[in-house]
Amino acid sequence: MKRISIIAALAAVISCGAPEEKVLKDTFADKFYIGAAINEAEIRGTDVEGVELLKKHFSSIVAENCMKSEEIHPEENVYNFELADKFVEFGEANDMFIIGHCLIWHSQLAPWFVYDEKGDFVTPEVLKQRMKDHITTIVTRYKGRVDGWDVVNEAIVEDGSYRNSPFYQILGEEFIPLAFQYAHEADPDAELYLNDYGQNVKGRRETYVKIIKDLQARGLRIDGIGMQAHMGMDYPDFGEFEESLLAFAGTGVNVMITEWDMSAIPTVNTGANVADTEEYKKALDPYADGLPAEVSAEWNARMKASMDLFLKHADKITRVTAWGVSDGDSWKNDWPVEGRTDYPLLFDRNLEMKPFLKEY
Ligand code: 9MR
Repeated sequence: MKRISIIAALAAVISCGAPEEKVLKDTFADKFYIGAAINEAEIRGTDVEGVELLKKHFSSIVAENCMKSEEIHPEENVYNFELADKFVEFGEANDMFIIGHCLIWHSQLAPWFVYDEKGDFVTPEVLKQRMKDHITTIVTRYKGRVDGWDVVNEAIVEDGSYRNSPFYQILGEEFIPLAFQYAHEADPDAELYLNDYGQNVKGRRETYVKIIKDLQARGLRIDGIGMQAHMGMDYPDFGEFEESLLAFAGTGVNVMITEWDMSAIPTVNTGANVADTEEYKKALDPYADGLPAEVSAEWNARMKASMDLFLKHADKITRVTAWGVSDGDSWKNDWPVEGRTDYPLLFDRNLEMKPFLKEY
């Protein structure tokens, strides 16, 4: 019996070759792009294995940090395009859909951007000119090469009001349409997006629907909205997430899952009285020695449920982008506290594909 099964197995290998290895971008090719945020080591090619995974599995890339204002435009008259140029070249060389992230964002904002020489906020006129110069210079440089831009990032807070960012304080709500106008003028063919986290909550949902409709009513280009999708084991509520997805799609723009990851570490309630205890430290970094099988199973089930939701609405979703390639790369290892071991991405630290993906 045993000999027969070995012979049968050998015959199968000879006739069909080795079992097909799953390639993510092929598996989902008729649904949406499969993207990843890429970091400096991948852009420079020093992370050789990371680059291999990117080339094999991903059809789209987004700049994790190198196009943020602090990096690309650190002083008013200084642009630093070195890494961003390489990022775009990498995407072109590998025939990927290239996303620029991000033009206007309150965080990682170049320190000079909104202040005058006395340290006061600049006037609305000066800020408009600075936004225009910043957006025009960057978008023009990559005209026809970067396929889509996160034009405005994280502008709205949970209750649906505008984030009290310097852009909002100086220009009010107008900073959003202005940013879209400048970006479109610089590259009329580039897709333009809004992008934010916590898009499942009602407040953000309603305000973003209003903003999209307002941009459309003014005749400004808006192609899509990014639902970042930084998830955890107990958030977001997928029902709410789906409601937002449908509300956004209802305006006629594309929906994109732009920064997908799922922390495996349970949320810890911070309290000053426990902050120094060993127990607390353990609670913050519970899986430093490995992810227990039952947590891994739960994580995979929840990731499968979210991918199933994306697939259910594949007619509305053009791209599903993970915020990094493998677990070791993730920002989640350093947030909300530094130096933990989290397991949020599509490939593990040994660069193995996570089990839930093998089910497709
Ligand atoms: O992953 C990015 C991390 O390396 C940076 O230190 C951080 C700085 O703010 O930004 C991270 O990316 C963020 C993205 O640009 C916007 N949405 C939230 C992401 C995670 O913080």
